[in-house]
Amino acid sequence: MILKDNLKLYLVLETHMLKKPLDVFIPEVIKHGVTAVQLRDKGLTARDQFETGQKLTELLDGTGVLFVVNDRIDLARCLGARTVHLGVKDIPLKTAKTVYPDMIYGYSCNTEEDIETAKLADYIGVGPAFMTGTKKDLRPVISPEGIARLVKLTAKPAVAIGGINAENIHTLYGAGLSGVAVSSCICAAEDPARAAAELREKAEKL
Ligand code: TZP
Ligand code: MG
Repeated sequence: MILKDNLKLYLVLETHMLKKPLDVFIPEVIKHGVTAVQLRDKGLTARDQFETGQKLTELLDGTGVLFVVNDRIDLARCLGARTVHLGVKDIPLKTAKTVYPDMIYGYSCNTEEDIETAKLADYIGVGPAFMTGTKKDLRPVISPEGIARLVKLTAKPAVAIGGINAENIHTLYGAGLSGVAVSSCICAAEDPARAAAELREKAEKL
């Protein structure tokens, strides 16, 4: 699959929110439209992240779903993952690309300066679109208008992130996005398959 298609419904995995075991949750949400899974779970130790990553690698094997590791190139390398997502507080994108030019890079953008840095990235995450409790050190909310403005400054495939759900995703239509990245909307859902299906259907109109 080309990268842009894999960004359509990008799940940022927070295992502590799940209402069912990972090995039940992941096949369900993939079946219902998730196209990428990012290992985030900042609260876990590196060892626990690694073990979750191993399970995820197995669950995603052969599905065509993109596996992304957040923040940690070391973890991505140890898991054999090709894609890593970096931001302003992580190892500089330029350094990472110099040392590991073979990897695929996502970069988080909140400002025009970030968009400039993201010239080295393969795709960008733009947000937060809305207020969210999922991320602690949240950067200023930039709203769907701010997202559209930043996305238009670059030709990189882009996903919006932050507080996105089936009720507000329509406000992002026409912003030039390849997809949306969500965490709580699917991870914390009583029926994650239904949540994924609903979002995926609406994400087709982006
Ligand atoms: N980066 C910006 S907002 C956010 C991240 C990781 C959290 C997204 O989670 P949710 O629950 O979809 O708002
Ligand atoms: Mg980061």
